[in-house]
Amino acid sequence: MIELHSSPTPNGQKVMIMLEETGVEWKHIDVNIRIGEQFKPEHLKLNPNNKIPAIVDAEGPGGGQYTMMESGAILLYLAEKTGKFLPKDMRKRYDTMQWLFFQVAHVGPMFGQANHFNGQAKDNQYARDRYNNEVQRLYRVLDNRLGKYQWLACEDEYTIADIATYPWCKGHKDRGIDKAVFPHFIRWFEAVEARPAVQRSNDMAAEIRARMSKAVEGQAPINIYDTKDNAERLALATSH
Ligand SMILES: N[C@@H](CCC(=O)N[C@@H](CS)C(=O)NCC(=O)O)C(=O)O
Repeated sequence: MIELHSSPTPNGQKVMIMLEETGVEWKHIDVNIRIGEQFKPEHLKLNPNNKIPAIVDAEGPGGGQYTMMESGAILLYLAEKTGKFLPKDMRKRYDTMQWLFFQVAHVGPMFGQANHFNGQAKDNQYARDRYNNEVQRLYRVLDNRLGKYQWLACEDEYTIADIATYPWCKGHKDRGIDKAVFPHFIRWFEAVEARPAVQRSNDMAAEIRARMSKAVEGQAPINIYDTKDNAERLALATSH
């Protein structure tokens, strides 16, 4: 049994999709980042960086329990554990690594910053332009790649690079990314979205989101972007 301690954000969802795709036995443990549960001491034991996701595998390497943070590393671990979605052929394997790391190093952080400044700092035009331009450039990189290959890393294999990148790209309509200008990206996005495991994970994400919204009712939601709270968070994060 694998526990996924998470919220249904893009980094959480990529692990959900992988768990569904591989068919391992797993369950979701809600860590509601809207009310700061990522700062609880029990979560810090699983993810020393106070973020979601984290997994706990009851049957880890060597037989004992194994705990992990970092969604990209978690996908690699699950791929190795199950023998799925990470090609055996060395060239394809490293193509997959390249595009997985491209997601972790570029798509995630840049899309995340764009979302942040668009939502939280509407008057900061410099920052919004910087990250929105970078997001457009990254969609162009994806479209170019997908014009040459059916899947992101490999021509003939759906891999953890596709699984990692899809949830981050979901807001494409709001970002003006359409079929006329990014046809290869749209073809790929629709192919990933049509997979039964991806659909199941999207349904689960909606359920978890509804459950978490209910849990927030009556509680003061914390704003993780509120810099005034930072001293308290720093103290929590370093107290164990
Ligand atoms: N590099 C990390 C990023 C994790 C991350 O930033 N998680 C976000 C949600 S997608 C989070 O926990 N945010 C809450 C916070 O920053 O307090 C990974 O890929 O696992």
